[in-house]
Amino acid sequence: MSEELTKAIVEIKRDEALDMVKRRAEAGKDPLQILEECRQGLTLVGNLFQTGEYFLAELLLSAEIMKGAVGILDPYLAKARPPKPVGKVVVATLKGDIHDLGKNLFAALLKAQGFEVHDLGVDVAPARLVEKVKEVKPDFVGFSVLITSAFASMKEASEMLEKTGLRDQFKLMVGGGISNPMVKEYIGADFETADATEGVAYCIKSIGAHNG
Ligand code: B12
Repeated sequence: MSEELTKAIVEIKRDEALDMVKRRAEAGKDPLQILEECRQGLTLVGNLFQTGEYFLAELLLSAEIMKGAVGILDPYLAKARPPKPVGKVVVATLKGDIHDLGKNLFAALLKAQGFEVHDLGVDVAPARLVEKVKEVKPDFVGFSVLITSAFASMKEASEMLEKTGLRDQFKLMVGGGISNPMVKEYIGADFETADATEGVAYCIKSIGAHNG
Protein backbone atom coordinates (compact mmCIF):
# COMPACT_ATOMS: atom_id res chain seq x y z
CA MET A 1 0.00 0.00 0.00
CA SER A 2 1.41 3.34 -1.02
CA GLU A 3 0.57 6.49 0.88
CA GLU A 4 2.17 8.73 -1.74
CA LEU A 5 -0.92 8.88 -3.93
CA THR A 6 -3.27 9.50 -1.01
CA LYS A 7 -0.93 12.28 0.15
CA ALA A 8 -0.82 13.91 -3.29
CA ILE A 9 -4.64 14.04 -3.31
CA VAL A 10 -4.82 15.45 0.21
CA GLU A 11 -2.32 18.12 -0.84
CA ILE A 12 -4.37 18.75 -4.00
CA LYS A 13 -1.40 18.10 -6.28
CA ARG A 14 -3.55 17.26 -9.30
CA ASP A 15 -0.93 16.60 -11.98
CA GLU A 16 1.28 14.66 -9.60
CA ALA A 17 -1.62 12.51 -8.40
CA LEU A 18 -2.93 11.74 -11.89
CA ASP A 19 0.56 11.01 -13.12
CA MET A 20 0.98 8.52 -10.27
CA VAL A 21 -2.34 6.88 -11.12
CA LYS A 22 -1.29 6.55 -14.76
CA ARG A 23 2.19 5.20 -14.01
CA ARG A 24 0.89 2.66 -11.50
CA ALA A 25 -1.82 1.43 -13.82
CA GLU A 26 0.70 1.09 -16.67
CA ALA A 27 3.03 -0.81 -14.35
CA GLY A 28 0.27 -3.38 -13.79
CA LYS A 29 -0.84 -2.42 -10.27
CA ASP A 30 -4.36 -3.53 -9.32
CA PRO A 31 -6.67 -0.71 -10.49
CA LEU A 32 -9.00 -1.38 -7.54
CA GLN A 33 -6.14 -0.81 -5.13
CA ILE A 34 -5.27 2.44 -6.89
CA LEU A 35 -8.92 3.51 -6.63
CA GLU A 36 -8.93 2.68 -2.93
CA GLU A 37 -5.89 4.93 -2.36
CA CYS A 38 -7.74 7.75 -4.15
CA ARG A 39 -10.83 7.12 -2.00
CA GLN A 40 -8.76 7.46 1.15
CA GLY A 41 -7.39 10.79 -0.08
CA LEU A 42 -10.90 12.02 -0.83
CA THR A 43 -12.16 11.01 2.60
CA LEU A 44 -9.30 12.89 4.26
CA VAL A 45 -10.06 16.01 2.20
CA GLY A 46 -13.72 15.70 3.33
CA ASN A 47 -12.57 15.52 6.95
CA LEU A 48 -10.34 18.60 6.55
CA PHE A 49 -13.32 20.44 5.09
CA GLN A 50 -15.44 19.43 8.07
CA THR A 51 -12.88 20.75 10.52
CA GLY A 52 -12.61 24.02 8.61
CA GLU A 53 -9.01 23.51 7.51
CA TYR A 54 -10.01 23.22 3.85
CA PHE A 55 -12.46 25.30 1.85
CA LEU A 56 -14.84 24.63 -1.01
CA ALA A 57 -12.09 25.09 -3.60
CA GLU A 58 -10.05 22.19 -2.19
CA LEU A 59 -13.13 19.97 -2.11
CA LEU A 60 -13.99 20.66 -5.71
CA LEU A 61 -10.39 20.20 -6.84
CA SER A 62 -10.15 16.86 -5.05
CA ALA A 63 -13.40 15.81 -6.75
CA GLU A 64 -11.82 16.69 -10.10
CA ILE A 65 -8.74 14.59 -9.30
CA MET A 66 -11.00 11.65 -8.42
CA LYS A 67 -12.91 12.01 -11.68
CA GLY A 68 -9.62 12.12 -13.60
CA ALA A 69 -8.37 9.01 -11.80
CA VAL A 70 -11.55 7.07 -12.58
CA GLY A 71 -11.17 8.11 -16.23
CA ILE A 72 -7.57 6.87 -16.39
CA LEU A 73 -8.41 3.61 -14.60
CA ASP A 74 -11.55 2.76 -16.56
CA PRO A 75 -9.79 0.87 -19.41
CA TYR A 76 -7.72 -1.08 -16.87
CA LEU A 77 -10.85 -1.94 -14.88
CA ALA A 78 -12.50 -2.98 -18.15
CA LYS A 79 -9.77 -5.53 -18.90
CA ALA A 80 -10.66 -7.48 -15.78
CA ARG A 81 -14.36 -7.49 -16.62
CA PRO A 82 -16.15 -10.58 -17.87
CA PRO A 83 -17.23 -10.27 -21.53
CA LYS A 84 -20.96 -10.40 -20.69
CA PRO A 85 -22.36 -8.11 -17.99
CA VAL A 86 -23.20 -9.98 -14.80
CA GLY A 87 -26.13 -7.66 -14.12
CA LYS A 88 -27.50 -4.19 -14.74
CA VAL A 89 -27.54 -1.33 -12.25
CA VAL A 90 -29.08 2.13 -12.47
CA VAL A 91 -27.52 4.65 -10.09
CA ALA A 92 -28.55 8.22 -9.33
CA THR A 93 -28.39 11.04 -6.83
CA LEU A 94 -31.95 12.32 -6.68
CA LYS A 95 -33.49 15.78 -6.85
CA GLY A 96 -32.20 18.22 -4.24
CA ASP A 97 -28.78 16.61 -3.97
CA ILE A 98 -25.73 17.37 -6.10
CA HIS A 99 -23.12 15.23 -4.31
CA ASP A 100 -21.64 12.59 -6.59
CA LEU A 101 -18.19 11.53 -5.41
CA GLY A 102 -19.42 8.44 -3.55
CA LYS A 103 -21.85 7.50 -6.30
CA ASN A 104 -19.09 7.70 -8.92
CA LEU A 105 -16.88 5.51 -6.79
CA PHE A 106 -19.67 2.97 -6.30
CA ALA A 107 -20.32 2.97 -10.07
CA ALA A 108 -16.60 2.42 -10.82
CA LEU A 109 -16.41 -0.51 -8.38
CA LEU A 110 -19.54 -2.08 -9.88
CA LYS A 111 -18.13 -1.76 -13.40
CA ALA A 112 -14.91 -3.38 -12.23
CA GLN A 113 -16.95 -6.39 -11.11
CA GLY A 114 -18.61 -6.72 -14.51
CA PHE A 115 -21.90 -4.89 -13.93
CA GLU A 116 -23.40 -2.72 -16.64
CA VAL A 117 -23.91 0.64 -14.94
CA HIS A 118 -26.30 3.36 -16.05
CA ASP A 119 -25.39 6.50 -14.13
CA LEU A 120 -28.04 9.21 -14.32
CA GLY A 121 -25.92 11.79 -12.52
CA VAL A 122 -27.13 14.19 -9.84
CA ASP A 123 -30.28 16.16 -9.02
CA VAL A 124 -32.30 13.57 -10.92
CA ALA A 125 -36.08 14.04 -11.09
CA PRO A 126 -38.03 10.95 -9.93
CA ALA A 127 -39.89 10.78 -13.26
CA ARG A 128 -36.59 10.57 -15.16
CA LEU A 129 -35.41 7.76 -12.92
CA VAL A 130 -38.63 5.84 -13.55
CA GLU A 131 -38.24 6.27 -17.33
CA LYS A 132 -34.70 4.92 -17.18
CA VAL A 133 -35.79 1.91 -15.13
CA LYS A 134 -38.50 1.17 -17.70
CA GLU A 135 -35.95 1.38 -20.50
CA VAL A 136 -33.03 -0.52 -18.93
CA LYS A 137 -34.88 -3.12 -16.82
CA PRO A 138 -32.07 -3.24 -14.24
CA ASP A 139 -31.43 -5.88 -11.59
CA PHE A 140 -30.56 -3.13 -9.10
CA VAL A 141 -31.32 0.53 -8.57
CA GLY A 142 -28.98 2.48 -6.28
CA PHE A 143 -29.75 5.86 -4.77
CA SER A 144 -26.86 7.87 -3.40
CA VAL A 145 -27.80 10.39 -0.72
CA LEU A 146 -25.71 12.96 1.12
CA ILE A 147 -28.28 15.55 2.02
CA THR A 148 -31.53 15.23 3.99
CA SER A 149 -33.51 17.36 1.55
CA ALA A 150 -33.27 14.54 -1.01
CA PHE A 151 -35.13 12.04 1.20
CA ALA A 152 -38.48 13.21 -0.17
CA SER A 153 -37.48 12.77 -3.82
CA MET A 154 -36.14 9.28 -3.12
CA LYS A 155 -39.46 8.38 -1.50
CA GLU A 156 -41.35 9.89 -4.41
CA ALA A 157 -39.29 7.86 -6.90
CA SER A 158 -39.82 4.68 -4.90
CA GLU A 159 -43.59 5.27 -4.78
CA MET A 160 -43.70 5.99 -8.52
CA LEU A 161 -41.86 2.75 -9.20
CA GLU A 162 -44.38 0.94 -7.00
CA LYS A 163 -47.35 2.52 -8.81
CA THR A 164 -45.99 1.68 -12.25
CA GLY A 165 -45.59 -1.96 -11.22
CA LEU A 166 -41.81 -1.92 -11.72
CA ARG A 167 -40.73 -2.07 -8.10
CA ASP A 168 -40.69 -5.87 -7.71
CA GLN A 169 -38.41 -6.34 -10.73
CA PHE A 170 -35.20 -5.12 -9.06
CA LYS A 171 -33.57 -4.62 -5.68
CA LEU A 172 -33.49 -1.05 -4.42
CA MET A 173 -30.35 0.10 -2.59
CA VAL A 174 -29.64 3.31 -0.78
CA GLY A 175 -26.15 4.47 0.19
CA GLY A 176 -24.15 7.59 0.95
CA GLY A 177 -22.78 9.59 3.84
CA ILE A 178 -26.11 10.14 5.61
CA SER A 179 -27.79 6.88 4.73
CA ASN A 180 -29.04 4.80 7.67
CA PRO A 181 -31.59 2.02 8.39
CA MET A 182 -34.34 4.60 8.95
CA VAL A 183 -33.81 5.98 5.42
CA LYS A 184 -34.03 2.44 4.08
CA GLU A 185 -37.35 1.94 5.83
CA TYR A 186 -38.66 5.37 4.83
CA ILE A 187 -38.14 4.76 1.11
CA GLY A 188 -38.85 1.02 1.20
CA ALA A 189 -35.38 -0.04 0.02
CA ASP A 190 -34.08 -3.61 0.16
CA PHE A 191 -30.55 -2.71 1.23
CA GLU A 192 -28.70 0.19 2.85
CA THR A 193 -25.05 0.94 3.48
CA ALA A 194 -22.57 3.78 3.79
CA ASP A 195 -19.85 1.65 2.22
CA ALA A 196 -19.55 1.17 -1.55
CA THR A 197 -17.71 -2.15 -1.16
CA GLU A 198 -20.61 -3.55 0.89
CA GLY A 199 -22.99 -2.38 -1.82
CA VAL A 200 -21.01 -4.20 -4.50
CA ALA A 201 -20.86 -7.33 -2.32
CA TYR A 202 -24.64 -7.17 -1.93
CA CYS A 203 -25.12 -7.01 -5.71
CA ILE A 204 -22.76 -9.92 -6.29
CA LYS A 205 -24.43 -12.01 -3.59
CA SER A 206 -27.94 -11.21 -4.77
CA ILE A 207 -27.28 -12.00 -8.38
CA GLY A 208 -25.21 -15.06 -7.56
CA ALA A 209 -22.69 -14.11 -10.18
CA HIS A 210 -19.38 -13.70 -8.46
CA ASN A 211 -16.59 -14.48 -10.86
CA GLY A 212 -13.92 -15.15 -8.27
C1 B12 B 1 -17.69 16.97 -0.80
C2 B12 B 1 -18.90 17.63 -0.18
C3 B12 B 1 -19.54 18.59 -0.96
C4 B12 B 1 -19.11 18.95 -2.39
C5 B12 B 1 -19.69 17.89 -3.35
C6 B12 B 1 -18.80 17.63 -4.55
C7 B12 B 1 -19.30 16.46 -5.34
N1 B12 B 1 -19.02 16.51 -6.63
O1 B12 B 1 -19.90 15.51 -4.82
C8 B12 B 1 -19.78 20.33 -2.56
C9 B12 B 1 -18.77 21.36 -2.09
C10 B12 B 1 -20.25 20.70 -3.96
C11 B12 B 1 -20.91 20.26 -1.54
C12 B12 B 1 -22.05 21.04 -1.59
C13 B12 B 1 -23.01 21.05 -0.60
N2 B12 B 1 -22.99 20.37 0.57
CO1 B12 B 1 -21.71 18.97 0.97
N3 B12 B 1 -20.43 17.81 1.65
C14 B12 B 1 -19.36 17.29 1.12
C15 B12 B 1 -18.64 16.42 2.20
C16 B12 B 1 -17.54 17.25 2.85
C17 B12 B 1 -18.03 15.12 1.71
C18 B12 B 1 -18.96 14.20 0.92
C19 B12 B 1 -18.14 13.22 0.11
O2 B12 B 1 -17.98 13.36 -1.09
N4 B12 B 1 -17.53 12.23 0.80
C20 B12 B 1 -16.64 11.26 0.17
C21 B12 B 1 -17.46 10.15 -0.50
C22 B12 B 1 -16.53 9.15 -1.16
O3 B12 B 1 -18.21 9.52 0.53
P1 B12 B 1 -19.76 9.14 0.39
O4 B12 B 1 -20.47 10.05 -0.51
O5 B12 B 1 -20.33 8.89 1.74
O6 B12 B 1 -19.71 7.76 -0.40
C23 B12 B 1 -19.24 6.55 0.17
C24 B12 B 1 -20.36 5.65 0.64
O7 B12 B 1 -21.38 6.36 1.27
C25 B12 B 1 -20.75 4.89 -0.59
N5 B12 B 1 -21.91 5.32 -1.37
C26 B12 B 1 -22.23 6.55 -1.81
N6 B12 B 1 -23.35 6.51 -2.53
C27 B12 B 1 -23.76 5.23 -2.57
C28 B12 B 1 -24.87 4.65 -3.17
C29 B12 B 1 -25.08 3.29 -3.02
C30 B12 B 1 -26.29 2.67 -3.66
C31 B12 B 1 -24.16 2.51 -2.27
C32 B12 B 1 -24.40 1.06 -2.11
C33 B12 B 1 -23.04 3.09 -1.68
C34 B12 B 1 -22.85 4.44 -1.84
O8 B12 B 1 -19.64 4.96 -1.46
C35 B12 B 1 -18.60 5.79 -0.97
C36 B12 B 1 -17.40 4.97 -0.57
O9 B12 B 1 -17.70 3.99 0.35
C37 B12 B 1 -19.84 16.13 3.18
C38 B12 B 1 -19.47 15.85 4.62
C39 B12 B 1 -19.03 14.42 4.81
N7 B12 B 1 -17.90 14.27 5.43
O10 B12 B 1 -19.71 13.50 4.37
C40 B12 B 1 -20.68 17.42 3.03
C41 B12 B 1 -22.18 17.34 3.28
C42 B12 B 1 -22.76 16.09 2.66
N8 B12 B 1 -22.66 18.52 2.55
C43 B12 B 1 -23.63 19.14 3.16
C44 B12 B 1 -24.28 20.31 2.67
C45 B12 B 1 -25.30 20.94 3.60
C46 B12 B 1 -23.96 20.84 1.41
C47 B12 B 1 -24.59 22.08 0.76
C48 B12 B 1 -26.09 22.28 0.95
C49 B12 B 1 -23.78 23.30 1.27
C50 B12 B 1 -24.37 24.63 0.95
N9 B12 B 1 -24.83 25.25 2.00
O11 B12 B 1 -24.40 25.03 -0.19
C51 B12 B 1 -24.24 21.86 -0.74
C52 B12 B 1 -25.23 20.89 -1.43
C53 B12 B 1 -26.15 21.39 -2.35
C54 B12 B 1 -27.06 20.24 -2.79
N10 B12 B 1 -28.26 20.58 -3.12
O12 B12 B 1 -26.71 19.08 -2.82
C55 B12 B 1 -24.01 18.45 4.46
C56 B12 B 1 -25.33 17.66 4.39
C57 B12 B 1 -26.10 17.78 5.70
C58 B12 B 1 -27.37 17.03 5.68
N11 B12 B 1 -27.51 16.13 6.63
O13 B12 B 1 -28.22 17.23 4.88
C59 B12 B 1 -22.72 17.59 4.74
C60 B12 B 1 -22.98 16.31 5.53
C61 B12 B 1 -21.74 18.52 5.53
C62 B12 B 1 -22.29 18.89 6.89
N12 B12 B 1 -21.89 18.19 7.92
O14 B12 B 1 -23.03 19.80 7.02
N13 B12 B 1 -20.64 19.33 -0.58
